[in-house]
Amino acid sequence: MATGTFPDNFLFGAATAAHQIEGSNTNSDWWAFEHTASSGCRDSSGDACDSWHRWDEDLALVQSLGLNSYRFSVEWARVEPAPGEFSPVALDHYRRIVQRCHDRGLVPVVTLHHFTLPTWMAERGGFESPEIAARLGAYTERVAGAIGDGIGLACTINEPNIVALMGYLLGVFPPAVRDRKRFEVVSDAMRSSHRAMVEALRAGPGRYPVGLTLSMAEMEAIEGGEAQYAQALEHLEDAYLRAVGGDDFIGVQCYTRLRFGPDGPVDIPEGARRTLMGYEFRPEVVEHTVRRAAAVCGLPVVVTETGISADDDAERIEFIDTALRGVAACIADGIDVRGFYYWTLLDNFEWVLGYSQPFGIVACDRATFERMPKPSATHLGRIARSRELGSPVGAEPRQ
Ligand code: IFM
Repeated sequence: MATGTFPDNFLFGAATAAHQIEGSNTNSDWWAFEHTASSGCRDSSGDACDSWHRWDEDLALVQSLGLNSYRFSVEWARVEPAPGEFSPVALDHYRRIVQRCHDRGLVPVVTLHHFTLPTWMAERGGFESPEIAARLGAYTERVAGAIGDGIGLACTINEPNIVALMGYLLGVFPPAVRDRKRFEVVSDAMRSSHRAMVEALRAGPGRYPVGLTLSMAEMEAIEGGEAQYAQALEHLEDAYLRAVGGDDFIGVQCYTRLRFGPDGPVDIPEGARRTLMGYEFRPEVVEHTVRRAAAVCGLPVVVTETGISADDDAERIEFIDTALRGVAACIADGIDVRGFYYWTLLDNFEWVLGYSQPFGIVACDRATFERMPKPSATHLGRIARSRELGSPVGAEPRQ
């Protein structure tokens, strides 16, 4: 494979998550959190991008751009609104999305859990409940039974390390806890839940690759930060990378570089380019994390998320271009990388930060829900169609 080209079966897609785009996910812990004054949430997710109704418009967009895959998540709170009570309407909704993906020539990549819990599960202790793995397993079994024959690729839990970190150590996601012991309990529960979900998916109809999607970063120690760095690497990445043996792929999700000093993460270097999230602009993180994930767990890799929040779409184009060059370099070196999903299709609900973070390759009008593709959408689509990177974008130094 010549450097800068992608295999014919390489997946090019855009990724989304139910709570961030569907709207009115009122039976979930996040909806409750957004409506709690002390949570610090900037907005209510409200109607989000109304993708619960406009999902086929979204699929048409993905298809028209020239991408060959779409990643979305199934919402547990809708599928199982009360313990053991499953909604045929919700399952049928997701079945229609899967079928329509096939009609439109898109490989459907389905995530079973993306950050949210049904309210009833949160009330029973969420990821601290001894029931969690069995409950997620039972929910997954139902979803697999309903749509498994059409799934292209399945992701069990999205960024379990972030759910544990933000919810139980940093206290900024529900249930807003800051407790090292509880963080460790939840981290273990993430891994056992993943295993239960893999089993449930494999026992159902259809044969498709199954994996976990992990948030990774380019981590570095600065002087005196070696212990903090080693601890972060172990708890946030390696403990998961060791637990995915026997899976079919590892999903790598990455956004930036993190540097550690003696007291933990340090601010990004003065003068370094920042994204709107305040992250260091670092598209090279994709190559770094793909190489690391492949080396540590030995599984095929899918870049299930990477992207940038930016008002200036030229920055997004540059990010995508550099990120894909990194992926192409990995492939040229013989690493089995199977796909690249830009986060995200639509400007959407960015959790605590609400609607303040435009990550999308498509803008979404907050009043009319009109979808307006940005030049970065065309750029990604051109690469997906041709399977070739042209000349580098954004090579000129910026002021
Ligand atoms: O929006 C999130 C997504 O839900 C999980 N991965 C990171 C994205 C950007 O912060």
